[in-house]
Amino acid sequence: MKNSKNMQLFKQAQKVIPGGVNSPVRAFKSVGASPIFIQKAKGAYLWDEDGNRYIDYCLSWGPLILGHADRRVLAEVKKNMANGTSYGIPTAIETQLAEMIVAAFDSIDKVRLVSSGTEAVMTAIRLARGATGRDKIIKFIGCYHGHVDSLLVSAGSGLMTLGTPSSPGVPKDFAQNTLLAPYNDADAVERLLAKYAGQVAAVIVEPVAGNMGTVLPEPGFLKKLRNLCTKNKTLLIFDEVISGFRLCYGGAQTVYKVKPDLTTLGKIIGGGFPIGAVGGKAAIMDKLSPQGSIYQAGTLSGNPVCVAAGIATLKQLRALNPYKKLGSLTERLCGGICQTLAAKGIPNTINQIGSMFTLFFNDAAVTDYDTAAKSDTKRYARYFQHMLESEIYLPPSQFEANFLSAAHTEKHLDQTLKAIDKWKL
Ligand code: KE4
Repeated sequence: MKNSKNMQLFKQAQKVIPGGVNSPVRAFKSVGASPIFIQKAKGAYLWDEDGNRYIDYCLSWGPLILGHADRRVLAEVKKNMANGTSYGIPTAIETQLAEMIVAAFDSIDKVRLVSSGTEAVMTAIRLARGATGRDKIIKFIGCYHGHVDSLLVSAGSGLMTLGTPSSPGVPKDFAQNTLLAPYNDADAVERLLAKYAGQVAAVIVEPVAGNMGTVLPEPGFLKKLRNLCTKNKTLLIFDEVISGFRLCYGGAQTVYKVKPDLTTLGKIIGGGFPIGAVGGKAAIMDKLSPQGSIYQAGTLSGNPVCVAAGIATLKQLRALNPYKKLGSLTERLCGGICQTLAAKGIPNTINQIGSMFTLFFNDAAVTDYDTAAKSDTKRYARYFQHMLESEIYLPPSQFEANFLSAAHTEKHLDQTLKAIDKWKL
């Protein structure tokens, strides 16, 4: 694999961009490699600036469920761009995307579109605090909800990857309103709600966690959170930025049959363009300005080009309904990975649901941050580098989720399993 252009571009980038990247986890720091720079992508493939082609299991961290540069999405984007790119004035297609999201989620009557998952979560937190008049938020250790100040405490994703679970620069009084519980530990939440009775505005959870690697909710966990929140008049927020339209058309809340009070979305609903959304019952959502007094705003909120990409993506998902096929392909891949590594005597455990999964180099079940953190990250780094050399692009972190798209086929899986079989540890 040639790497000279990538190395030169990384050197150049580091002169003018902190760490040479616009999002930390892209820097390949935890996998001991120099990042590749992408020239183009199509379907399941990426090409870097040195002309190397890769099968992509990161898919821009989740959005590209149809695969890269889907021709139907591009056609809609081109058509809309020809009419202009942004107005800062309402457009009919923003209503169309909102209607599609409302139709997909029973728990959602109204939606506010924003420009990132972080903005969606920030808005949901402010909405919950404003609606309840309470300040405290309960989050789960290892869950990541974007770089919202008050939630950068014991967070996953890039923070876990870089071993800095909390970030400097967050004022102490922000963090003191953030209460922590281990993922899958509803009893810990019950104790916090009792200790801080009447003070907790919301419990926010990734209903299927993707940011300590993929970690599934244990039976009854989400239902118990629902009951505890109802009893304490605390709002339940499902952060479905990853799981929304990924696990099925109605996200994790449809799979697990638990209705949150607020849902945050992102990634897939933008089809690869910058987007986020917060949705919920009208009684709560109508407290957002200008209907209510809880403020949220954004120059490019509901941008028509991003919205057109999102509508095209959701239309394809509704028409193709690829979820069953995505799930069985992913199950086949995970089964093959497990067998291949077991035959090499390599301890491994895979958490998988639908078309998202994580291979942990860990001989125990991974059910929360503590068990995930026991994974062998050095072995993951060696695995990542071997797969990159074998033209397979994986998330550059043990603590992220892998994804398949509708463009992945058995051929891609066969190539991937062959590469793992050739791994000399
Ligand atoms: P963005 O602001 O990155 O669009 O969304 C933040 C966010 C919110 N909630 C969940 C559950 C998320 O996973 C994310 C962002 N995901 C990470 C990857 N795990 C983005 C990748 C990155 O930070 O570069």
